[in-house]
Amino acid sequence: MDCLREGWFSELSTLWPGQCLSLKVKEVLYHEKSQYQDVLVFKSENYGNVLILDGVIQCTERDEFSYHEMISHLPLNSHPNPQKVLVVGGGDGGVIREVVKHPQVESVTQCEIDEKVIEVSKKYLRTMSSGFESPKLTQHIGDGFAFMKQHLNEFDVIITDSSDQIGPAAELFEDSYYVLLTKALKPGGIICTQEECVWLNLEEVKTLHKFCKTLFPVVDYGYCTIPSYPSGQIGFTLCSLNPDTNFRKPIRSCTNEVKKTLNLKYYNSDIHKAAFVLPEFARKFLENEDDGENEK
Ligand code: SPM
Repeated sequence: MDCLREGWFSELSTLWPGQCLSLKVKEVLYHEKSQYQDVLVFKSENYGNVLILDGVIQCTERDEFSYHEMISHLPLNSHPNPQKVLVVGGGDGGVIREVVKHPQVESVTQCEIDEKVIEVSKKYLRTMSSGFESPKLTQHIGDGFAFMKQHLNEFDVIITDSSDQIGPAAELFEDSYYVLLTKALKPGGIICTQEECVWLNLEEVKTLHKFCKTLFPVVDYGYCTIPSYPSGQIGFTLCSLNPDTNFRKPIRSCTNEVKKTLNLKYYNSDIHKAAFVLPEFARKFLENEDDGENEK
């Protein structure tokens, strides 16, 4: 329980060296090792219930809507008809909750490797796991890689809502995973994956994008702000097999009525467009306008 000390949880990881967020703990609700990882849920002082996997914050009840709305509605509102969706990971249910809201989505398949995460989320993260009740959803417990190999050419949108690249999600960051994504998509399909942060991992973003551009005609990077992730920000890699996709212009506009019906708290059409406007240092680096000082 190294990460829990004197009533505080501290998110210590080599992925963000020299910094960490600490949250005040009111009560530990659950702490066990699953077959795949260390699973901790605690009630925090200011962030509601918090899910931690292998010492890393996955979601807090206070700010999860930012990440879950953006990783879902950015790709869904960039596809002309997102009827069939696959979610890889997403055991807490936050992405499923958002995807099933979308009127054009007819079916959602979730492939989550760790059943324990689903189980604890149903018990302790009720606002996130509410989407598990949807008749649109089919759940599959298992490895995303193996699942997709059996489901080629099937999905309009694939969202990868994984933990970070250390632990059970490591293979979801490999080049071969992205190759498989192209095969599991229908023609014109779109993918969205959680993808690092401009303050911490710009080189990794650039390397991945360079590779994705060999597979997809359109590749882009958006982000949202979220206080409980390292540096208060997390990015999304979006790729499309349709050369006409423009991720920066949502296909459907989000009227006040839509916002109300879908109960959106972070996503709107303006923030969709703004998500792709990067700070100058990041834009220059990713668009290769950098003078070389940041290159290795
Ligand atoms: N449904 C929530 C699952 C969480 N998926 C993303 C978790 C990322 C946590 N670390 C962020 C590090 C960013 N460089």
